[in-house]
Amino acid sequence: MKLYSYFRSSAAYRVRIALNLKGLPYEMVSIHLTKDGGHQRKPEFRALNPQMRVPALELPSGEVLTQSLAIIEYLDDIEPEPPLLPADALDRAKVRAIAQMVACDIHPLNNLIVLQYIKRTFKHEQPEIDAWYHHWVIDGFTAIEAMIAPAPYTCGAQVTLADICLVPQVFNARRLKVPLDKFPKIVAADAACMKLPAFGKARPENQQDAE
Ligand SMILES: N[C@@H](CCC(=O)N[C@@H](CS)C(=O)NCC(=O)O)C(=O)O
Repeated sequence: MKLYSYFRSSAAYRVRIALNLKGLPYEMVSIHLTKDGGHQRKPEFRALNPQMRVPALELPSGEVLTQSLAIIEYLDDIEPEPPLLPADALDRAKVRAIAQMVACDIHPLNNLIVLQYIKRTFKHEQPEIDAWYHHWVIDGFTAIEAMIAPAPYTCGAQVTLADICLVPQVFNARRLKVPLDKFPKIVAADAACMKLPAFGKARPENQQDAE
């Protein structure tokens, strides 16, 4: 499998964690999201993913999957161990809720393409963009903090899709200097995950394209 990734992309980071947890070997192809206007916009990558975003996962058959959550659930289907969703339907819904709070509510508002758009089109200054970023992380993390009871992972004793989404978002929050002191449960779940090699290996600074 070939993973089209960028070291700082938190959506690609999710898929790297899932591939590592499953022990599935993959080749990493770096798509630089800012150099020369963004290599994701080159015709050869656009042909693979018309949405021009990472991650994209190319299967040995040549089929290309996009969207981190769809890719991760595909990996869970083809390699069931360790499961990334609980067996119980109610527990699964709870895990998906946390994962989607990150992937569908926080991340899309703070994505590179959105930050670039508000900066370039609406001419907002960097402090305003940073305030926007902080606002949406704090908004989402406040709700997640109220909903979880790490034991030690976000949704219990097993690593789940919720951890896979939360850890990259915590990494980004720290990089953008969002204060995390009001989120001790999120910080604890992140610390528990970070003890696992699958998470450490997926970290942005451990990627071949890290800068
Ligand atoms: N919902 C998508 C989000 C993918 C996404 O937006 N990726 C960002 C990097 S984290 C990207 O490729 N951005 C391209 C750009 O900013 O032009 C997923 O979960 O895969």
